[in-house]
Amino acid sequence: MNFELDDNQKMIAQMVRDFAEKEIRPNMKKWDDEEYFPVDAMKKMGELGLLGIYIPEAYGGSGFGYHEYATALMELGRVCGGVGLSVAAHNSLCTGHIYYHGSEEQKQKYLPKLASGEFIGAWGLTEPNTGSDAMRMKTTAVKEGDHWVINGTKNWITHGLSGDVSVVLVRTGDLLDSNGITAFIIEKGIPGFSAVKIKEKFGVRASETAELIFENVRVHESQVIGQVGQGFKQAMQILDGGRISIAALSCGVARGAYESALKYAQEREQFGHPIAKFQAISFKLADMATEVEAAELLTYQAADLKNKKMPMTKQGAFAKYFASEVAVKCGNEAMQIMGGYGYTKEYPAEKFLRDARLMTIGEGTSEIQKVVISREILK
Ligand code: COS
Repeated sequence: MNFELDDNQKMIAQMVRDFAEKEIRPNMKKWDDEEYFPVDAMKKMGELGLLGIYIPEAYGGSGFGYHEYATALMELGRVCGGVGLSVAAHNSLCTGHIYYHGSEEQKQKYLPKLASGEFIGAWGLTEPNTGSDAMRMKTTAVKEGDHWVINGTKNWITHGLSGDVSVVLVRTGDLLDSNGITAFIIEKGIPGFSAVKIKEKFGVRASETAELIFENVRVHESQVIGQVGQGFKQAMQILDGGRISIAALSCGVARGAYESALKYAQEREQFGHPIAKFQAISFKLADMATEVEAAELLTYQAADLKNKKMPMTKQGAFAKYFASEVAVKCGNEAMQIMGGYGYTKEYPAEKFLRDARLMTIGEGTSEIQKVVISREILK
């Protein structure tokens, strides 16, 4: 076991840190206030190779593994959870689904554009009435000749509006049939397909979220990913990997909150001393530092299994559950340490806390992670 970052991880960490400090930090408050999704920043990250991190070079990706991917998301989360979420969703969900389950033709057609940032990717599983209970989705596709006709609505979809290409999970069989859901690739602009931006989110406000509407959308059968009926199982596998990305992002948010609280506590004086000298504050910092490290180790453990193509459902859920709860705790404690200042938008704690709250909800709530973990340990 090696607990040091390797050379690739060090290089990625430095590159992403430089990019985040130069391009994201100066703008993040404005993007957050205005709920602005920075497509330009996404395109620049595409040029840096951050939108196809684990996609092989043969498909235009960077050809790295999940360690490098996790490292990049930790660095982004340390500055802005919203931008980090967009990079995570683009890589793990849309691009990952086509990479792991698409045909050679689909990979050739879409992966180079997704990896370079020419295309922004979206992924649609959730619906207005089916979140955790994804299996009961109501959006349907009915076969007509060599096309499928899709009707229904998807909700909480990252890049639903700006996405050039979306992977959507749709019912093609009976309700509750685990072999009755199919994944389709939908291109922007196809007739009958529209999207509406969801506004007034609590956090990750620089990441675009939308509702997708399908009204008699005719999709050619060549847009089916893998076999008809295998979409639910594909989606579960994609979420297993996706949970590494939310865990990594959570580690970044947690570390950002911890570092800002540490700095504040060393500068802010009360009773004649920096408040870091008081045990009430230094013990909070000790807890935060310990839990951030633990979350990072769990995340790298899940990433390691994924790199080795070994089962990682349980470890992905461990990492996502633990790291996202740590992020919320660190955001909350950072606010407590900063007191009244932390409660304002002039200081970073409130944004870390708001961004962290999504991490315990998106890509499977903490409660769903506990369902996954308990099923695995009781098998
Ligand atoms: N990898 C591969 N296959 C999996 C799998 C995984 N990780 N998890 C489940 N499956 C398979 C099962 O083996 C089962 O196959 P069979 O029917 O052939 O036996 C099938 O999928 C159905 O599984 P299960 O019966 O466990 O489905 P449930 O409806 O009980 O749902 C949970 C299981 C709750 C774990 C699932 O619905 C889930 O993850 N929900 C949360 C969804 C989510 O994270 N949404 C957020 C999206 S935001 S991007």
